[in-house]
Amino acid sequence: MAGNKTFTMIKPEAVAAGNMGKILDMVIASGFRVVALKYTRLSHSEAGSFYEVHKERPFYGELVDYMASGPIIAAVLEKDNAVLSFRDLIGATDPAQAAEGTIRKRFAESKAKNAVHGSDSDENAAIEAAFFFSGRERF
Ligand code: IDP
Ligand code: MG
Repeated sequence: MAGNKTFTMIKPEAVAAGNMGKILDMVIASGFRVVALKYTRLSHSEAGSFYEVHKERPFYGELVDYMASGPIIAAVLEKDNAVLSFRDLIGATDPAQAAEGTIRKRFAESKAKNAVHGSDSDENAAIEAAFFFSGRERF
């Protein structure tokens, strides 16, 4: 059975553009409950660890630089079938391919600067949530 938690970040360019409130509003309006929430910034080495799974991909260096370039919002979200439901809400990685009504269609600047992260599996959602949040920061 699919799990009911996912992990997200509102990425630096979307925070810098002042879109965090609008994005969180879409998330909550789509039926996700906020379990944990934090305004923080990844160091370069933390961003490198977080995206370790992508280290062989050609865009890894660019991705790490970008994710460490400014503050982000990190959150754990709860809903039935959370991982897939949230991937539907955010849309395709490349905003040019993202469906109407999705967060990336509305807010992403490019395939790299695509406004939000969403976990790709229940297992990674748990790992990513643990990267940012202790038990006492979850409600
Ligand atoms: P996802 O965020 O939709 O799961 P992934 O393939 O897991 O997409 O890639 C992780 C992140 O790396 C993307 O959200 C985006 O910021 C960046 N990225 C993915 N593909 C490219 C690319 O071709 N060029 C530059 N950055 C990319
Ligand atoms: Mg991914």
